[in-house]
Amino acid sequence: MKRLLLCAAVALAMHAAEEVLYAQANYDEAKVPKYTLPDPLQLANGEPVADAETWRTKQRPHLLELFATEVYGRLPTKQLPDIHYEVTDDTPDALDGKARRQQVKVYFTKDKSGPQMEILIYTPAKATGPVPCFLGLNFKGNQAISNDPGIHLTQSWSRGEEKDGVVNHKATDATRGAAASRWPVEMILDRGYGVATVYYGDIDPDFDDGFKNGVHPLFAKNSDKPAGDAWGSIGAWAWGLSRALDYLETNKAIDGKRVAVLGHSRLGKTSLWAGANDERFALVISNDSGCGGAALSRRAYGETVKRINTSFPHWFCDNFNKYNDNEDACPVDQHELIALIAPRPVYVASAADDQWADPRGEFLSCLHADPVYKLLGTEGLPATEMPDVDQPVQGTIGYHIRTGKHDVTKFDWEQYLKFADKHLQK
Ligand code: GTR
Repeated sequence: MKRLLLCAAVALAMHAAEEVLYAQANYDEAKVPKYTLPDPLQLANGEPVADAETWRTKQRPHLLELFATEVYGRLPTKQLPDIHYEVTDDTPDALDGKARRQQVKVYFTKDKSGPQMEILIYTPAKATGPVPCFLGLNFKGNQAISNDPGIHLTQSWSRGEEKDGVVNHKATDATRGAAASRWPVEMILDRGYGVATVYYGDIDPDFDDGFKNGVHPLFAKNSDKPAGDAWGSIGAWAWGLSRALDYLETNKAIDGKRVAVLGHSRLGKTSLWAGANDERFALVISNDSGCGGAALSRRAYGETVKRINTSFPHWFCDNFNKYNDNEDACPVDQHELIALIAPRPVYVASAADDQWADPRGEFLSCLHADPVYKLLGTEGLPATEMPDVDQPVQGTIGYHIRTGKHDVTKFDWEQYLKFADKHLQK
């Protein structure tokens, strides 16, 4: 009983502390510090990036390297020799006959006892050939994205729900469909797309454990005292997305050349980092990704670099701590992350009541990535001013700020589908 009360008190205190953090952040545009952004079209030697070739062969690799060493940590280059797949479900008539549902286990090691992830895939039942597909990680387990009872319940560590002060880290049936509003599967299928998802906790549980769990230990070098540029959890999740894409490329129901990667919040930071690294992703979507995602760090508006490194020390690499209260010293800012996706289409979405994620900073990242998109011969961002609420702009860079809070809504998906129609439909 005593323990229960203590847990409840700790949970309440944590909630209160979070509220204080949100309240203490700067939300006043007049108090945004003066800053100069690094120019993505200026080479390290000060010369301009004069053409697409110089961008591709020199500047892009240089910026990618800076993000790897200073922000997210390096992704492993070693291949896993024993990675293998097992189709655990293939149902032709799921969701009242609307969908083909496939579930596929990805084992990272030979003996199956090591970390593993499960991909859930829906494709239109009536599809006559490979379809373009949205791929995204989810927060609560695949079973949370739909009320479909055929989805396997995740067995991995779960963030869990708190009840009477105790957090259960094993997912229960109560989580089935809990995130369904964020995954309008039938609407996506009706438009001719597939949707694939993986539970992020299958790849790396979301807590600071000193690189001991998830996929990190598979790459021995990182399991000891991590180097300053060792990959954090965002790196691991992004790596997992690429492994999911490896599989999707082999699946005949999916067109592996037309896979859009998307994510919300910390998983939006992840989709951007995955899209920057892995040029096979044909389109990249960031939903309310905020600090360390689409928002410019130098604005220090809402969540800051120091705040995020303090609350979530496991998300980025240790070197990122150098920029706590010191954003100007960072050799890159987040508009260059967007630029790394060029010339592929990228969509950034904000929400008006999500000031913690700095909507204006997210828009400015798009605006300052635009010169790179233009240099590469694309339409770029068809706006020079931040659009009004609920007035999306869609070029090769898309952006909107919608009414409402930090979430993924039907409105967001309507824009993503329209954007995908523009870029992925033949
Ligand atoms: C918040 C965090 C944000 C965002 C969000 C989420 O607590 O400060 O950066 O990532 O969590 O992922 O839900």
